[in-house]
Amino acid sequence: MQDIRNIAIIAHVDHGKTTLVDRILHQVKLFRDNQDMGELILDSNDLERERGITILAKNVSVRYKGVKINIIDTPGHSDFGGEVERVLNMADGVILLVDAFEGPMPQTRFVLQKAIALGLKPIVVVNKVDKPNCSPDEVHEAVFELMYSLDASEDQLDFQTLYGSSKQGWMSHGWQEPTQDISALLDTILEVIPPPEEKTGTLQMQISSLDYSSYLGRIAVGRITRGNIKMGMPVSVVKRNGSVARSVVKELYRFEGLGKEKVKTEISSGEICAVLGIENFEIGDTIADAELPEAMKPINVDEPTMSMLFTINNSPFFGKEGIYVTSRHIRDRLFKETEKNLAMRVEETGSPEKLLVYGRGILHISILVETMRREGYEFQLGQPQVIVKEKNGRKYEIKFSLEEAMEYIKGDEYVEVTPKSIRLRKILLEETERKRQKGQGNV
Ligand SMILES: Nc1nc2c(ncn2[C@@H]2O[C@H](COP(=O)(O)OP(=O)(O)OP(=O)(O)O)[C@@H](O)[C@H]2O)c(=O)[nH]1
Ligand SMILES: [Mg+2]
Repeated sequence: MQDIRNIAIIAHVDHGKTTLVDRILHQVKLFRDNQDMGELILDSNDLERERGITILAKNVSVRYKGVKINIIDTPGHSDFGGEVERVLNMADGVILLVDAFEGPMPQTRFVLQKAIALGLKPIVVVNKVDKPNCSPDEVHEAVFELMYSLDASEDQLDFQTLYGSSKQGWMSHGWQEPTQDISALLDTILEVIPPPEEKTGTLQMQISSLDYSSYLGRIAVGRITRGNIKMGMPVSVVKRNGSVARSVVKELYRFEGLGKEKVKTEISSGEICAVLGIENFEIGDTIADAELPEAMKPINVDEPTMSMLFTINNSPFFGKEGIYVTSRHIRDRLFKETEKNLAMRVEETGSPEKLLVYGRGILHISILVETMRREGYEFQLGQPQVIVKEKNGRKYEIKFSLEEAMEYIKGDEYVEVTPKSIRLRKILLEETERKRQKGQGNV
């Protein structure tokens, strides 16, 4: 088996994940020296470029000192937390990036918690040490405390920390000792992230992500957890509800650089690959042995927190902006979205012209609205509604589950608790986080 490392890069929004991936791609000389790729290479779709944020998690693969490193860049905005959750199961380790000025933020906690729970080995990168008035040492301390409070194992707590600036293109073991490049980080990855465990037996590969090609159709992406996979091999697809369908692997791809490479030989456990030819699959399904299919645990995704009504445009301006205007068009498009957008749900209402779309937040839904508008759909929108759930006679908004909310409340005097709702005030929470970094808080 070839030497592999699978890592995901996680952080709060804008802490510099995609910029770090740029640096890695340049360091391993994926491009010619005179080739100008611009910045944020992985933020490749139009909306990502315009907004400067990552929306979809993406895989790239580089070779460093004879080892293949599969890297998964994840989005940091909390609305796309569902993306992070499902791709983490392809990784054996994570790079937790923290801004040297801001320190750990709410989403740092959220994504780190998921990584810790999955038993992934972390490497901490205190990024943006070029910022004036930053406090890298305190940030390092705060990350340790955060990890401790999340019940990290001893091995996880024994993490290595690198300091540096993705923007300036260097990483080092000390923030006052700038280096020329990011080899310190790449060496640390080879050293501390365990190679994937080789498991022999019947095939198991959970579909964690989906790729789409206009002429090849839907492509299933995931990590082979056990056994081998090969082109032409008959397989079973086990769905969330336990039903099994037969299928055949038509084509097989491996990630290589920014693209994919067709593979005719066998790919064995530990590698991340893309499979073509599987019909009617959903994210979370298991591709398994044809004769003895064994499903993997389904992927859990957080519940939607917000809903919005999509209706056909029945105003006098009907048909002026879009080409797809009927309820059938809108309905088909919305249901298609739920196939790849795992945290999104669409519900029928009494009327065929109205559909309720549930998402993880305003940004999550608005990205869909904007994408559809650009594709030529025309529709009307209702007011966004926060979903209120009731548990033990108490009503609460589910940006966080009640259990998660309680976690925050422990020792946090800034959370407003009323008999009817537990409202987490983001601003206050961020203030406490900041105070805590300065050693004044008690979270
Ligand atoms: N000063 C400074 N700015 C940085 C550094 N790294 C990234 N940035 C800037 O921070 C901003 C956000 O960087 P991104 O790489 O898009 O951050 P991200 O974590 O991928 O953001 P999301 O994917 O949206 O969560 C950009 O404007 C970068 O230029 C750094 O080391 N120093
Ligand atoms: Mg990004």
